[in-house]
Parts: sequence; C-alpha cells; structure tokens
Amino acid sequence: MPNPKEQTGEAVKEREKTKQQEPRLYKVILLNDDYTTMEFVVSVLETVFQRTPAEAYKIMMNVHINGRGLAGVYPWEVAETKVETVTTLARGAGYPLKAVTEEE
Ligand code: TYC
Repeated sequence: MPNPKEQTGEAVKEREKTKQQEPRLYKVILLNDDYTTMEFVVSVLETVFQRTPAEAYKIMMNVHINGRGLAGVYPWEVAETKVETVTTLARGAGYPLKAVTEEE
C-alpha cells in the first residue's frame, strides 16, 4: 500500500476547504488599422462575438475613433480562440485586422 496513513487509520485530509475561485476572465480587444473595411469589422463582431448589428456598428466605430475597443470578455481558452478566429478570417480576406487579449 503506497500511503501508510491508510493502514494506521490516521485521518487523511480528502480536500482543503478552500473557497472555489471564479475562472479568470480576459478581454478581447480589437485594434484599429487603415485598411480593414468597416463592413468587415462589423461582420466579425456579429459572427465571432455574437453582437447585434447595432452593437457591432457601435463597437466598430469606437475602435475606428479611439484606436481600440472591447469586443467581448471570456475565459482564457475562449478568448484565445476568438483572437485566432479573427486573425484567420481577416488574413483570409486580405485584411490586417488585429485582436489581442488582456486580463480583466
Ligand atoms: N479604420 C478602418 C477604416 O477606416 C475601419 C476599422 C475599424 C478597422 C475597426 C479596424 O478594428 C477596426 N476602414
């Protein structure tokens, strides 16, 4: 038997009663550039970030004016996948559109 405590009857702590932590969240930020069309950015926001047409237009204009803007907030793996999807779609369409993640 690998664990001697199991033989002596000494108490074995099954699990620490630590408070369950919420998963960390990450922002996906879209960056402005001079070449990606407004229509393409709106379509990415609708299809990748499940934004309504009105939300997508508002976010796109915010990025266009301020240089960057929040597309969505997700757990790490989801955020990273969104960035990959944006990059793949943009490069496939010939646009330099960039998305980055930031810890909340
Ligand atoms: N600045 C671009 C244009 O004038 C539009 C644009 C908006 C590009 C948001 C990227 O993340 C972006 N065509």
